[in-house]
Amino acid sequence: MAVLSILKYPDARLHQVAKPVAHVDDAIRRLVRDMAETMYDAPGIGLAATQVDVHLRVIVIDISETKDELRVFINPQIVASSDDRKIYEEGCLSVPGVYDEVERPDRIRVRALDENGKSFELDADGLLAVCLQHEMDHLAGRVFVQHLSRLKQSRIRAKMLKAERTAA
Ligand code: GNR
Ligand code: NI
Repeated sequence: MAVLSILKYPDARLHQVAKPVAHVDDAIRRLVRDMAETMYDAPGIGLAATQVDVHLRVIVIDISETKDELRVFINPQIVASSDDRKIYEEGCLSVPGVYDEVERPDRIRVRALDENGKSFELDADGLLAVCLQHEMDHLAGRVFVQHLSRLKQSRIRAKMLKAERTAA
């Protein structure tokens, strides 16, 4: 197991589009374990492979209080989403210290493969629906700040670059 390093916005690699996993094999299961360790270490409630510079459609999520309910989504697809939308204050491990409101469908149905390559479907609402959509955005090369105004994006970009400089 290993804690992987997380790409920080603005990094062009966060905008790469992830490719589907062809076979769920031991290498993918190792990636899933390392991503879970990285998510728990951060700590965060979700992580997309894109954030650790692996451009494959793999997501881990654990929204439980007790941090013992790992959910794995390989090649996830949204098969239905509600017309109802909801605003939630989001944050991202790739944009540390920035939280802002994003509006998304309130409920979604997702189809994915589990770590054994078996297909499943899941109805998600609340925080799980928010997190799944946030992670699927990462796989599409989108960071949550791209849902905000251009002005906010440029302020966030400047703040992140400044933080990077002072950290170096
Ligand atoms: O840890 C995380 N918290 C969070 C809070 C509100 C909405 C989305 C998230 S996901 C985030 C971890 C992360 O950056 N995943 O990509
Ligand atoms: Ni994120």
